Amino acid sequence: MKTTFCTNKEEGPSVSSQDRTGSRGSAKAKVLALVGTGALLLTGCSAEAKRGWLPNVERDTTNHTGAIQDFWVHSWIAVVVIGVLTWGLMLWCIVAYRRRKTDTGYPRQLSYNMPLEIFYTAIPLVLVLVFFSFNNTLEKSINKPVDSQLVVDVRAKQWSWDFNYSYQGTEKHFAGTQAHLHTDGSEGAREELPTLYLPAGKSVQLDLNSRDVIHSFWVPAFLQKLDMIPGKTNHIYLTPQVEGNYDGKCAELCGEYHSEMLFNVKVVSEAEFKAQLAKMDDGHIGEEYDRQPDAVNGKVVTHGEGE
Ligand SMILES: [Cu+2]
Repeated sequence: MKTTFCTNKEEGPSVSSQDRTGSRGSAKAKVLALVGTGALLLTGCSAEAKRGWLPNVERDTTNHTGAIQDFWVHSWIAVVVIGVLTWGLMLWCIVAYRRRKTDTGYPRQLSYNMPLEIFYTAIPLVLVLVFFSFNNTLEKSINKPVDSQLVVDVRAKQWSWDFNYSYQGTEKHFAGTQAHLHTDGSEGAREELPTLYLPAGKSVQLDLNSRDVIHSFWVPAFLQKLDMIPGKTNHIYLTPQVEGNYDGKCAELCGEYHSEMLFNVKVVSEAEFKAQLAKMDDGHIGEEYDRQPDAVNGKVVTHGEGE
């Protein structure tokens, strides 16, 4: 007689999966134990663990880091709980419905439970939508333009940074030079890097521009990173809230010395910020030093031709 996987009932006593739920109670206990262990691990008490090993040293390093950290940590708790639950159920199925020595033939090959199918299609969909909605709300609040007294036009260039400050009617600038990593692996002096000064507690608008290729402005402790694209200005609006020194770097592979495209961020008191500003050169060094200033401004001209 012809047998198929689906209709195989002739070869010995086929065992229905529904008959194999003998250890339901102990499996439940196992799942609960797994969830409990996960929850215990998550309540790890180090400050690092509490901020989900993010690089912001303080929860409120900027006015955005607290919300970003909360979103990160809560998302991880949610996915770990879901993960443990899913792995637990999988493990339970593997153990509870394993093939026994006495089993012969194939188990039932086509079997479904419509409510269950709908459940595990709908739940992941809802999860993704919930994550998306939280993410979208947070992103919108972070990117909302803020009218700031301080505007810094940050110009990335292969392989350093220029900072043009506009603050209370004064225009100042700092032109950075490339860092040089020590070939013997020893640590360099932070003071030699270009430094972006920001006053603590004051909102700042960062206008991100590039003079040549695509770079990316990244201060890990601020938990924000944004591409710097020739001919397009991107913006970051934030208020640094904790005085201190922070590392900044280019986060977009931009050529041979990308790894030396480093800078400092010094968040200082307003008085100190004003003192630093006073030491800087007047005016801005803007588009005139861009590699193709005309092309970047959308006015591509052929050199050698008249106006
Ligand atoms: Cu770069």
